[in-house]
Amino acid sequence: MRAVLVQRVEPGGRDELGELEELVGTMGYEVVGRMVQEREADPAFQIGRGKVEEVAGLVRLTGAELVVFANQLTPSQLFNLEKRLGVRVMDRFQLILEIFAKRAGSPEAKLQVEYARLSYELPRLRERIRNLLSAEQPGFRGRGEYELNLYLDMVKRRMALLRKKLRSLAGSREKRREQRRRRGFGLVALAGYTNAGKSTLLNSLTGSSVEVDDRMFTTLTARTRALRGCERILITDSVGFIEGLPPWMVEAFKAVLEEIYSSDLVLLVVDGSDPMSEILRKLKVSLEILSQRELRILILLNKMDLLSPSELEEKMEVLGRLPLPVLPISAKEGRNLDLLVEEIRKEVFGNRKELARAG
Ligand SMILES: Nc1nc2c(ncn2[C@@H]2O[C@H](COP(=O)(O)OP(=O)(O)OP(=O)(O)O)[C@@H](O)[C@H]2O)c(=O)[nH]1
Ligand SMILES: [Mg+2]
Repeated sequence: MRAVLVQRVEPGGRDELGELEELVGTMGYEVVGRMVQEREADPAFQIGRGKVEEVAGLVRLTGAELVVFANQLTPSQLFNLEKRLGVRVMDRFQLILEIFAKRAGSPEAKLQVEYARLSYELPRLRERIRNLLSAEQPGFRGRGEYELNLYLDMVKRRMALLRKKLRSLAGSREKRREQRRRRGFGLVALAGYTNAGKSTLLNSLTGSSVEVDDRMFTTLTARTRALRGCERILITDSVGFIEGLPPWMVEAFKAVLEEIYSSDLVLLVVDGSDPMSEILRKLKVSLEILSQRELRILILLNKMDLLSPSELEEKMEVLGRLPLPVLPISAKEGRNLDLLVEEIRKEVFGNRKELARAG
């Protein structure tokens, strides 16, 4: 499927088409055109009307079948744009939802994705009903409104059921964590931006073989394995972070995030091969998500095998200014992993002793 990417940036804002392109590539779509416009949002089209015509021209020229917006679109913007452009239009959230839906393998991930999808749909459905009520089509109105309301009820009932199921799964996760803790296990969680190399590190540290891929959101569910050579430490890998996730999406993945929030130590994996500005942006997003709780965090500058010694030194120097410890590693080539394991033991069991003394 050929796609054209569009973004409206606030005056003086930054364009995010690079990341959007990665997301589009993750779906297996091909990017055939890009358009960025700096202006205030247009209520009817998001971008300016003249720009819409330009995008339409680009769609015709490239034979694109899809237009993806980096901005969140209202239902009426989506409707107006599809009418004008004559092809399917979606925004970044819909794209992320599609990726999640495609990647969801486990029953829990499927429930999470369905819940996220309905959370996206609910306010849109409400808006359609509002629009219908204010529309001047009395004949059509009654029936359309009745059907939409029926559908709305169904969505709400389904969401309540999903919430119940997800809560029960979260409950069993919590019970399992408690059991592990009682049996004296230390719990370490991998966290970080999507595609940073978390699953690769899980494999290297535990000798397992979970799926690793150079696309975003390969991992959606949490997986726990014992640290090789130290069976009393368990490491959990879970869903990656991305900038600008709406709260309802975070809500859907709460149980998985809880594995991170309730760990003794978080290994925050960063893709060291990114430019420094990207590293800092992704770190900021990750630290914001982690700041919900009081956590011990060790930053891992991963993929050091892709850096020259001087690049590595430069990046370590910038990261060294953060108030958190940083260790450069290569999950893939196993560099510095012995140091990392030592650090993990110290943090986890050092922590334990302190707790024992405090108690
Ligand atoms: N060169 C190099 N590549 C790495 C390293 N670690 C991971 N990668 C590559 O980076 C890509 C992403 O790795 P994953 O382990 O799937 O990343 P992740 O953080 O689990 O990603 P998601 O589950 O998609 O959020 C893969 O192509 C890995 O082979 C490393 O140390 N060096
Ligand atoms: Mg992964």
